[in-house]
Amino acid sequence: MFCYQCEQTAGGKGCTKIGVCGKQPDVAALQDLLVYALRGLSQVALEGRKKGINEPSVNAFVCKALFSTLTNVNFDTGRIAELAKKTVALRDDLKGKVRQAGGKDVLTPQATFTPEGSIEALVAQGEKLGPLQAMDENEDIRSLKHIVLFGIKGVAAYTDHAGILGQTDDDVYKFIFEALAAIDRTDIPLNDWVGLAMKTGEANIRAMELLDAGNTGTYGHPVPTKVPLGAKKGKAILISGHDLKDLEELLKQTEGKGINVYTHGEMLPTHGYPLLKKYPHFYGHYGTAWWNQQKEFAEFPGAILMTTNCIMRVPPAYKENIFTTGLVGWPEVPHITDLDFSPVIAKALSMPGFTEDRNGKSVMVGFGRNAVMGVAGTVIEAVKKKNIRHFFLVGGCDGAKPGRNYYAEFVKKVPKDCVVLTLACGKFRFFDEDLGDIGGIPRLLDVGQCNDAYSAVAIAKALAGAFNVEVNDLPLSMVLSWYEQKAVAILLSLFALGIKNIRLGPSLPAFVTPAVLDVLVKNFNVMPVSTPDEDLKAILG
Ligand code: SF4
Ligand code: SF3
Repeated sequence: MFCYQCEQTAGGKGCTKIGVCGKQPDVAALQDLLVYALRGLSQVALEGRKKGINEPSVNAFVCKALFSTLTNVNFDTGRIAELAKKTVALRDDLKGKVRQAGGKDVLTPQATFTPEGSIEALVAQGEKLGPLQAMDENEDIRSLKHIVLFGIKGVAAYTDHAGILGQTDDDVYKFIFEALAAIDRTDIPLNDWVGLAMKTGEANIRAMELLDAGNTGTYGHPVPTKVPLGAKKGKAILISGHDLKDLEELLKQTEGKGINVYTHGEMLPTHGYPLLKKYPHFYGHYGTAWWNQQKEFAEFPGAILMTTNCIMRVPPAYKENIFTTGLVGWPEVPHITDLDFSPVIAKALSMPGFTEDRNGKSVMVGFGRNAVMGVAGTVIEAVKKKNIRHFFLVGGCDGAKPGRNYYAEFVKKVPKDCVVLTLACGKFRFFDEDLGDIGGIPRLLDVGQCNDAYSAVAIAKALAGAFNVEVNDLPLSMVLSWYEQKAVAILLSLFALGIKNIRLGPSLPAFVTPAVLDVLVKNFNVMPVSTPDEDLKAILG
């Protein structure tokens, strides 16, 4: 196997024996085969579009299939093999339609291969056909192809979430097909690949915008909300991931059953949504970073539901209590389809739950664009009066590496006259710090999930408008952490918006060559994080 799509890749180079994430070589080969098949399907879909054939079910499927190959999403060989076979079935069905409409027959290897029958044979096929790392002689083009592929995986994830809430845009689907089909082309020069990477960032802005419309349109705009980190006596369900629809359904189905629902990981910000927080049994938040889940889940006295990334190897300690839904998969863990959470509820009712109230700290969430802009006047006044000197956006994904202590240390060292905005799961390094406030404005503002980078950009644009400057000229610095492919998509979005001077860590992606990095440095002055003291000094002078 060879995989280097995430930040924790082995030795900073690539996982070759087994994934640091727990991905086995068979899963890696099947995921490679799935991506190969999706490239073929995309080529056919583009041919179909030339003849006016556009199948909504294919569009949605491609996003779900790609989402399944993201880090820490699906480790189930059976499900990935099924997705690869379905991709080919859809491809061949579409081919027939394209032919009938007088379109060209796509004869590339990706569009003509036949998948093997058994999982073992599919794995062998994936090992031969799948890997992308050998496909381009020019290492910089290869690097850019990977940047686009990993970015598109992030776009597909957000597009899938948005689609679940009824928000779609055909331009995004079309671009996903174009990007996937481009991977097998050899006639695209280096500069155009840079352009494709920027377009991936643009497509991701649209995907995050659709998801923002889906989330806020369905559940209202988040409002500042206090979330307890303790526990309430009673039966319990823990829900992790990013999918608000799953959470809503779980809340509806647990109503009146004496079960309290707790969030984990990226579900934390959902406590701020008016139409979710109205449920009295939607109690609080449990646990910290995703990579602490093996210890924390083992101690949770109720059922656990994983709706999206990040799932880790499931040890025996809680194997009987955990369920997956959506695109998440772990071998032998029961998978819920069609939003029917009755097995999760039955499991929670059979478990002890919390036998007494547990006091704990609390955190504030709900500082999305609507809430922050609602107090824009106070914020602008505070900046003008020099009560607020600088804003920092400290956001992104978390991971287990010790180098990530940088972010917690950084936030603690930010001077008292500065405000920290945060989003995504990297915040669990510092989310329960009490940073106080500046004239009633909290110094730590949780903007939301990773996709709420859309909201953070809207806040930055509004501030820039109020001060009549460009975003790059605001007293705002971005100190970002990346881990998986959604973060790649968000970084490309920030570049596409022309945002400069981003500090990125804890290490730079293994799939970026020195020459490609050079392009990013020259155009966007992106730089690696150093130490909190040095970076704060460089930013604040
Ligand atoms: Fe390695 Fe990351 Fe790929 Fe997992 S997802 S195999 S940790 S590079
Ligand atoms: Fe985290 Fe896994 Fe990326 Fe939504 S949940 S940000 S790492």
